[in-house]
Order: sequence, then structure tokens, then C-alpha cells
Amino acid sequence: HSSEARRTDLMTITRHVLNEQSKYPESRGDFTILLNHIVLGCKFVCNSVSKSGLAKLLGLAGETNVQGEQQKKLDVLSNEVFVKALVSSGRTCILVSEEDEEATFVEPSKRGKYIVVFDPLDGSSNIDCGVSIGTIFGIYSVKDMDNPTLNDVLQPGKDMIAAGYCMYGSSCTLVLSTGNGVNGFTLDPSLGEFILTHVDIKIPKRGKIYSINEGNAKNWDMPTTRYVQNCKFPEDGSSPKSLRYIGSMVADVHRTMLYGGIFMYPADKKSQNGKLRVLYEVFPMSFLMEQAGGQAFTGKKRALEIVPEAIHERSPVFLGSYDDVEDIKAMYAAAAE
Ligand code: P6P
Repeated sequence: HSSEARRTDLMTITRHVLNEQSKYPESRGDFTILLNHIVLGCKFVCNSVSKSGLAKLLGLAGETNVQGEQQKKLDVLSNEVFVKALVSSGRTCILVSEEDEEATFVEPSKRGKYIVVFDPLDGSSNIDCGVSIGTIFGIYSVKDMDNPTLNDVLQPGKDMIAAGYCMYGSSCTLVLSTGNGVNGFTLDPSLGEFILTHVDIKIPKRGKIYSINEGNAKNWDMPTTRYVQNCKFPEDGSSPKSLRYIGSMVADVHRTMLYGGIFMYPADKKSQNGKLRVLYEVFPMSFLMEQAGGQAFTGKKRALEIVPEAIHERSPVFLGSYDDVEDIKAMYAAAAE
């Protein structure tokens, strides 16, 4: 491809997914339509987040407007936009959102064959200080579209057909896998299109960064304590790893995906199952990591093997470069002996 050809051969996310879809001749484009509605939600949130600094001035989300009306918080607003976009796509039958206590069962007239689990604005506590935040989503197929039940949602992450996140940072980047590797798309605001910018992302086999909230060190179990100690004082005399922890999962995972290393949110004495949610944080990020050549572990098993029993269930998670996760798996195996 000459640079000229590249410039004019705009590979938008829609074209990319259509190319993928052409591998399934019997496909009627339902997934492409679903994805376009997820992309619409991401564009809305990107636009709102970029203005959030002006919220006070403009009386936008989370502030009181000039009429003195309390505006909805950005995470509540984002959730409403995603729910409405997904229902109106006519391609979904069950929605699970971090913001909604109960699952949403789409009315029969608008029902489709997909289930979407999502966190519309993960890390939203970081908005006011300008730290990158994001949307995380996973997609399952329903067993019987005429009779969707909660059991269709409580499936292991390995049965997801697609997963992705959209990071709202210095640029708006959507990272997606439909089961054939991972690709990254960057929003070109002048076009309003997500353009393919990161082709077939593969995470480095090993990294030099570990990412964990060291403030919880007092409560860690022995294997995590030993692993982190070894990051700082390597027993084999190699150089210590760097610590990078943003405290926004999408930002920490995106850095891990591109630079390598390991991201950890372990269980601790305070929370036996860690903090992160299985369906719409652990599963999508674990799916992406495996598709990029990395892996994800819960301290006991492969993260994608979890069978959730409740839609807001939590799990510890260690994910990232294949070899780095192998090292902590060895620590947990040694402790289990
Ligand atoms: P802690 C943000 O609130 C979040 O849900 C994730 O985005 C992030 O990885 C984690 O919590 C940070 O948690 O306990 O380290 O502040």
C-alpha cells in the first residue's frame, strides 16, 4: 500500500466488520448492525466526555444547568444512550449493564439474537481529574431468541462471540475482537468514523511493567505478595519491573495490551472475589488478551472458564503478557501444593 493509497483507502470499523462478516455467507449482517449501534454509543460518550471539563460552564451532565436543574451524571447518561441504541438496533434480546441492578429483557417486537453485557463508563470516578476512562462490552448469542432467559447471560466468557472496549483519552480508541484476533480503531472526529489504526494487535510475550494497587498490599494473599516482591527484587538478578497503575481499567489494560506486562486486581482479605465484575470487566478484557496472544487467570483457573451465578458477580483477575501470567500461575500452584 502506498501512503497515498492508505490515505484514500479508509478502512472504517464498519468496512472491517463487513469484511469479517463476508467469511460467514449465511450471515444477514445482524452483527454489523449491532456493532454500528455500539459504535454510535461510543461516539456519543466520546463527545460528552471531551466536553465534561466544560460541564459546569455548559450545565452538562453531572452539573446544575442554568435553570438550576441537576443534570444526570455522565455514567447514567451514557448508560441510557447505550441501552436506547442497543434496543433500537433490533438485534438484542438481553442487556446487562453495570448501571442497572437487573438485566433488561428487550420487548419481543424489537428482539434480536444477541446479548450485550457492558459497563458504559468504567472508571467514571476519574472524569473530574481528566484521567482516561472507557466503555467495556461483551457479546453472546442467545440460545432461543423466542425464549431468552437469564441463563443465556450466565455463560462462561469463552462462549462470547465478541468483546471490546472504547477508551476516551487523548484520542478515542476502540479495540475489538470478533474471535479472529484484535484490531484497534481511532475516531477521526472530522469524519465521525473509527479508522483502523492498530492492525492485528499482539501483546508482547513478556513485559517490563506490573500494574496493581499497591495500597492493598496489606490485604494480599501470599502468592500475589511473593509475585509483586519478585517484580521489585527479582530473584534471578534481572532488572526490576516498573509499576504503572492508572486506576482506570480500560487505560491500564490498553497500556498492557500495547506495551506488555501484567495487570492485577487480586482477591484480598476485604473482598474475597476482588473488585472487578466478571461479565463486563473480567470477561471482555480476558477475551481480548487471549485473542492478542496473552492470557487471563483468576488465581484458581483460566478467567474465561468462570461460570457466573449472578450478573454483577466479581472475580480476582491477573491478565496480560503470556509469560508474566505464567509466572504468577506458578506462585498460586506452589501455594496450592
Ligand atoms: P482501585 C474504577 O473504579 C474500577 O472499576 C476500574 O476501572 C479500576 O481498574 C478499578 O476500579 C480501580 O480500583 O481499588 O484500585 O481504586
